[in-house]
Formats: sequence, C-alpha cells, structure tokens
Amino acid sequence: MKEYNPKEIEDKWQKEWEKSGIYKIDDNSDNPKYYSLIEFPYPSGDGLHVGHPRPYIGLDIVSRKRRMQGYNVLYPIGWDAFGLPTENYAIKTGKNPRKVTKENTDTFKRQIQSLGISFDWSREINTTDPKYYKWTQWIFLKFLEHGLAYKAKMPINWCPKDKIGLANEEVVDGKCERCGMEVVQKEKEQWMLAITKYADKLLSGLDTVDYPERVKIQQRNWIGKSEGAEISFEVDKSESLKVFTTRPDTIFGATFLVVAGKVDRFTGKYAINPATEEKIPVWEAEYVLADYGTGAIMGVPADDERDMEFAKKNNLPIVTEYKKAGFEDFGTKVVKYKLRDWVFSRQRYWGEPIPVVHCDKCGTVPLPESELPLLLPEVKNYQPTDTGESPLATIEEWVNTTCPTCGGMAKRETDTMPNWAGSSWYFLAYLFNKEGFEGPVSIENWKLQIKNFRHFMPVDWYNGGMEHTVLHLLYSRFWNKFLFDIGLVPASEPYKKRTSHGIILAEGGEKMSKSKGNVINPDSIVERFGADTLRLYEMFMGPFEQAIEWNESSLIGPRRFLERVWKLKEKLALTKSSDVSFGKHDQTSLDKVFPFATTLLNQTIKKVSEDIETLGFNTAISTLMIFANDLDRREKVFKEDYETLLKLLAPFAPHMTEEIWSGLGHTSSIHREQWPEFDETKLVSDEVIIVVQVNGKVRGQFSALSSINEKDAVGVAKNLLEIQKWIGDKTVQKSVYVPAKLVNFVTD
Ligand code: ANZ
Ligand code: ZN
Repeated sequence: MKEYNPKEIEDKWQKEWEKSGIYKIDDNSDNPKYYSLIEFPYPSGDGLHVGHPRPYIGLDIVSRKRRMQGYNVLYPIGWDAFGLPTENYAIKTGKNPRKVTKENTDTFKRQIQSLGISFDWSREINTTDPKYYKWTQWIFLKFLEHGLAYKAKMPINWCPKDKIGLANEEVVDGKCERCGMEVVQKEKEQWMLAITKYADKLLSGLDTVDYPERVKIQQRNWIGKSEGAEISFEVDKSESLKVFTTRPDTIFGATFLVVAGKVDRFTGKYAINPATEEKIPVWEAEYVLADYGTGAIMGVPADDERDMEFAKKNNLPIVTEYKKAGFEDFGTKVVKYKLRDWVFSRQRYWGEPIPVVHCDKCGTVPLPESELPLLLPEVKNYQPTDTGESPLATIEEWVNTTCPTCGGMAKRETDTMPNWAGSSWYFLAYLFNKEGFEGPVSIENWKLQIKNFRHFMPVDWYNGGMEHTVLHLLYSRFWNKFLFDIGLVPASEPYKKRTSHGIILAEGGEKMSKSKGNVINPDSIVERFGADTLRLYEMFMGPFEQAIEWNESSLIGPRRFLERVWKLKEKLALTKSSDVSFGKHDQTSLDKVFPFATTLLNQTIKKVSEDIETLGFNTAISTLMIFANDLDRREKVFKEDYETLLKLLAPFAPHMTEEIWSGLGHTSSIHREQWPEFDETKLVSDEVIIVVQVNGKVRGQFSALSSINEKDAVGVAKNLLEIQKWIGDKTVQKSVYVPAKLVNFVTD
C-alpha cells in the first residue's frame, strides 16, 4: 500500500479544487445562504506565522460542514493593507508602499493557500486598491452629506524632536516610540465622525445579536451610557456651576464641589447647596475629567469613595447622616455617554485621501462622485512633515486644484483616513459583483449591489481577535447602521454571531514576534508534516477560545492519527458483508449482533456535529480519534463506517480525506457529500456480553444486543475463532442458550 504522503496529496487537491472552483459561491443557487467571515489580515512584512491561521481553520471547518449540509456558503478573504507598519517600512527603506503591499500580500496568499482553506478567492479584496477605496471615499461623502462628518480642533500626538504627528500606537507610556521623547499635544483641525449620534442604536442593537456576553459588556462600557441629573449650584449670587451626578438623591450629603481643569474661575469660591442651603467650597482636582458630564461634580464623601478620600486629604467637611432627596427634586434629568466622536483624520501618507477641497469662497467642498477615486499620489518622501501635515501637503501640484463648485483656486484636504476606514464596510465589498468594482462610483451602481446584500447579509458567523471586540466591531456596526438608515443596506446589524479565538504563543509562553525571534513560520511545518497535520494540530492543541503555547513535539499525535485513518482502508478489502470471518450475516443482522459499532458511530456523528457549532474543535477531534481507534481494533471495517469517519474528518483534514475518497472510487468531491446524520434511537446501546462455553468451560465471549435471539447467538458463537478451535472436528450434539447471557456447546 502507498504510504501517506501529504505533500503530493495536498498540492494535487489544491490545484484540483482551484480548477473546479468548488469553494466559489453559486450565484444561481436556491440553497439557503451561509456567510462566514474572519477578520481579514494585515499583510505585514513578517509573513504569516502559525497564529494567523487558527481562526481561518476554525471557520473553515464550520464553512465546510455548512456546504455538506447543503448551504450556499460564502467564505471570503482579503487584505486590510493601509496603515502604519507598511508606511514605516517605506519611510525606512524608501520603498513604495504599494510595491511593499504587493510583495506582502503575495507571500501571505501563497502561505494561506498552502493550508487548503476553502476561501472563495474569486472575491478577494484589497483596501488599498483604488477600485475598493473609491467606495470608502464615497461612504465618507455620504457621512458628510448627512452631517455626520465635520471638522473640529482636536489635539494630535506631537513629537517635538522628530517633529511629526504620531498615531496612538506609536506613543508608548507617553513617549515617542522612535526617539523616546515626551510626546506633547498639538491642536489641529481634524475630521470627525459623529458616532455619538449612534450611541443608543449601537447599544440597543446589542440585544439582538449573538455575541459573547463579555463582548457585549465591553461595548456597553465603551459607550458608557449614564442616566442622571444636572444640578446648578449658585456661586457668588450672580453665577452658577453645573454638576453632573447619577445620584441626585445624595445632594443633602454634598459638602463641596470639585471642578476639572487647571485654573477654573470658580476654584476657591463658595457655592450654595440648594438642598441644605449651606455654603460649600469649590475645589479642583484631577480625578474630575474635563470632557465628561459637565466637568464638575458635587462631592458626597459619605457615598462616594473618591470624594471621601479627597475630603479627608483636604480636611473638607464630611456628613454621614443626611436626608435622601427624591430623584426629581433638584436639577434636570440628563443622559451622558463616555463615547466620543471618532477622530477620522491622520496626518499620514498610506491611507485613503479624504475627498474634499477647501475653497476660500465656498468653504469645504466635497468632490463630486464622478471624480472618485481620488487617487493617492506618488510622493518622494513618506515621512510626515515638520508642520504636522501629512506628506501629501508637500506635493503642490496635487494640493492646488480648482473648486468643483465655483471653479476658483482651491486646496485639497491632505489628511488621510485611519486604518479603521477600509475595515468598516469590507463585509459588503465581498458581496460586490464585477460592476461594483469596475463600474462608476454612483448611487445607481451601489444599488446594483443591494440584491447581493439582501441575499447574503447579515454575516452569519464572524470570528476575530479579542483585541478587536471594541473598536473595529463598534466602528463597523456604526457604518453599517448609518448605511442602513439611508437605505443602502438591508440589515441594521452586520453580524449575527461573533466569536473570538485565543492567540498562539511561542514555546515558553511569550507572544510571537519578529523582534523576539520566536516566530514559527507555517511553511516549514507544512513542509515537514503536511497542511492537514498542521490544521488538525491547531484545532486539537486546546480550547479554541484560549491562548495556547505552540509545542512542536505535539504535532506528531495528529500526524499519527491521520496515518492510522489512512491505513484503515486496508481493512476494507474483505469487507463485503457476506464475507466476514465471524459468520455469514448480512449487514443488518451484523448490526444486531455487533451493536457497539453502531452506537459509537451514532454517538460520534452527534458529538462531532455539535462540537463544531460550539467551537469545540479539540473535543470533536478526540471523538474522531476514539472512533478511528475502535475501527482499527476490529478485524474488518465496513465501508459505510469508514466513509462516515472520512466525511466527519473532511472539514478538519480536507486533503487526505479527499484523496482516500477518490481512491474508494467516488468521482465527486467528499466536500460536496452530505453531512452524516445520526439516529437518535441508536445513541444508547443495550449491549450485553454473552459468554461462550464448550462442554461447560468458558472459551470465549462476544458482545450483542440483549434482544439477540437464540439462532443468531448460537450462530455467532459457533463461528468465533477461539470456539472453532475447541470444537474442531467434533460434532456439536447440543447447544444451550441462556438468553443474553450464555451459549454452551456440548460435543461428543
Ligand atoms: C454624586 C455622587 C454620589 C456620585 C455618589 C456618585 C456616587 P458614571 O456612572 O461614570 O456616569 N462624575 C460626574 N462627572 C464626572 C467627571 N467629569 N469626572 C469624574 N467623575 C464625574 O458616574 C457618574 C458619577 O461620577 C457622578 O455621580 C459623579 O459623582 C461622578 F454616592 O455625583 B456622582
Ligand atoms: Zn469654491
């Protein structure tokens, strides 16, 4: 028999699948749809490491199972390719970020394709492709049109030494990541998106989706809705100071006020507590935030820990016994949010240009749709400028333009969009038809895409990193809700179900990173063990949602399991139902006689099917291992049992199962077979062990259903090899059957 040779098998089937296009969605299918989504990767220069594919394999298993269940499955992938690492690399090396991105995506693509993941590559997208970002720009114009994009003076992180604006990620402990200089805040006019207008919708939508509770809590906390009251305290008779409190009932216990900010004009003065009518001092302190509530609080030391601490430290009065006020007695009811509007400008090169111009006469003017995409021009230097402007500001011939409204001189906006922009709507871009990318940017063209949105949205299952459960998830929900409100998408929540995977750590428990030199490249694992083993190992190594250490020596377990399944086909040769060594029975009566196989088979189907739904990939695999071991212990293996094992294993080890399947004479792919179903009535066995005696001495045993009749029991017993040995040439004079317990043969 041929040895298991993954390399040969995997190359062959990957080519075959590409040729037959079996993972493409079928545009004309009447089958129900299923949309599985993973967070598309950022193609960094480091290439893929073994942590990247963990979520891809997880949802690949789900997607493959769904196809076998008859769904028309969309499982797409693309590249989230704008952003800092590529830009910083360009700054360092002078290489064009476009070229760098192309090289990196080529590497990532080759690596991902070697793993046999059933992505529909015909739908590959790239956020840096002008055909893609022309729509990102268009959506920005829609925000502008609906008053949700606006300009405001906001601080940026400024490194006084390097003289550049830094992204938040480049500020480490308040210092510039490059030179270690203390970062200062510099005011600049920036584009903002009014996500706060969607705070309530983003909150209430959470009640309609299937996300882990932990994720919902994180989102709720980020939005931070508080219901309370604003109460005015009179200061110096003529003026008043407004505080925000969620506990207006504690006003009788308020013995001082605290304001945020450096030198507030109220500090050091006295205010009147409207409840007690007493004079109370106004202080200032850092624990009161300037940009939350009204930037001022009433200090209630009896009921608030921080107020108590502050009062003790500064010898302020403390009253512990006081009357509770009614919630409406003082002040007015208000609702406050922690959520802030989204700073949408970056003073960087490698992002989508913001498609507006500034005209002295007309103000800020959006570009007409027909001028999209506004292409990112070539620059000589990718370094941000020492005025804090983006490198685009240095290209005069690009900056100086004419106003679309009055035709006069105008200047282009030189800020670009943040890396979050392209990933805020990519789940829609996967649904675009050819016209969507090739055709014009217009409402008509967008509307041509809505048919597909209607069919495929929302995403049925979205898996991604824990680190994205706040911002990316919130931003993309916001974009989708906005598009929904203006009638451009059919569902208000983009993702029906969300799960997260744990990361893979390096051996020793550290995070894998190039700088630590502990990155494991999947190429070498695929080369030595095969993609199926790598897939199986990554799913078997531990619970999917937990971080787990890579352990190279553990790869051998999954590899041996695959070899065992491979070799099992040797046992099929004789397994025509009429030709089994222990008796001449047809398949059905054998099921009766040897029920254990049937029970385990049904239990296996049930467990594997259910585990895939709950991310229990590791326990699904151990269930398959138990089943394979059981088959291996038997002298003969029924084709039907073996084929069921192959089908259940197919989503996990797609190449090897496909190879065996075709070797068994099937002409269509195992990945298009029907997912096995279990028989509810066969999950529990009422199996008994029947002892076999010859002339009163125990010589063997077999397992059977307790309902086995005398004829079958005697037949099986007589044919057991060990019994034949004792009977030999002798004639059986009599057989005694004690139901479900014993067969005794009496010989001459
Ligand atoms: C009196 C009081 C008594 C309060 C008490 C709490 C407990 P959340 O839930 O976060 O909205 N607060 C108001 N504005 C603040 C600001 N700008 N910076 C820091 N703290 C501020 O909490 C609202 C509560 O936090 C408010 O209710 C206020 O203190 C404080 F037994 O008022 B409370
Ligand atoms: Zn103008």
